Amino acid sequence: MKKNLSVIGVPMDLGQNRRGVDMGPSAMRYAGVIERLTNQGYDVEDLGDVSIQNPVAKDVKNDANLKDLDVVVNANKALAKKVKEATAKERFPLVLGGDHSIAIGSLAGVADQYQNMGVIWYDAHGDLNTGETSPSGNIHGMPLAVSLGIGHPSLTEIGGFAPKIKPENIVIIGARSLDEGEKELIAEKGIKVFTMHEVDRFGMSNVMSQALDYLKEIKTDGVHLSLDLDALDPQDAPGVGTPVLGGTSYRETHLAMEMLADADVLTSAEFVEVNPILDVKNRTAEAAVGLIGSLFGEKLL
Ligand code: 6HN
Ligand code: MN
Ligand code: MN
Ligand code: MN
Repeated sequence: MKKNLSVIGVPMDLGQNRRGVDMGPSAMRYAGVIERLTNQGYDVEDLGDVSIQNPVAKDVKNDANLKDLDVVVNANKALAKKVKEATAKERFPLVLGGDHSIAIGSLAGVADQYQNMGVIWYDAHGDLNTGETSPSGNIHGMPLAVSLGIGHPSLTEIGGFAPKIKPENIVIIGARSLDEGEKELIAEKGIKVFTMHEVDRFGMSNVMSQALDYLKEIKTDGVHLSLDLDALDPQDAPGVGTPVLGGTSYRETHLAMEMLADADVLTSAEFVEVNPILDVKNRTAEAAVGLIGSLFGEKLL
């Protein structure tokens, strides 16, 4: 793994309904993310936060199917630019969210620098909705579809090209809440999904081995990890806006991060959906930082 890291915060909460996830980057910094990585010998540059506009007044142009579209678009354009600059300097971009809509900008920033980029989407959800299929109109439920080039053009065209990724280069892990339109898209595009059923049945070790073998087989030249904290069970990560029972434990996720560190395939990553207002004593931010530690090679002994 590259030894130089660029940390980018995205205090965005308009991709969904519940306020507070804009404080996620600050909570993860408070939980010691920079020190944790610096202590491991990485050259860490903290680029601070991308600036987010205020939401538009409710009576001005706010499509119910794509809530706060303009603000989400502008934030993701700014993020894509920062991510791209970091990658161009051979630094590993580590993005701290913010709601999951920011994956649009992260992927837009890295995608054109790889020929065959893989994506690990570690999430309770598929985030494969469009304005048409979404039950909520929240853009945080759409970033993976957007990155496939499916969705509103002002989202899919961020970075000036679409699609960002191929459906066969995606592995979803931890899914347990998929909308009808998402299930259809998964079937139609043949997206690889390890739901919680597979995690329970075969164990995380086996699922991660399969996921890594799959990416190896298709010969990815870069892999982005998009980790939504709601993939974890609400007991271990209570501070998320869309919790779903029956998730992965902290320990299972920790193992998944260790296996990713050992495989040494990642080229960028993001940790999203930490909401300090809904959290219990910063537990979710601390879980995120513990996971980031193992992802970057921390060993117990
Ligand atoms: N996330 N599928 C639901 C929706 O509104 O589209 C939930 C999405 C959650 C998104 O957690 O990043
Ligand atoms: Mn989710
Ligand atoms: Mn998500
Ligand atoms: Mn572990």
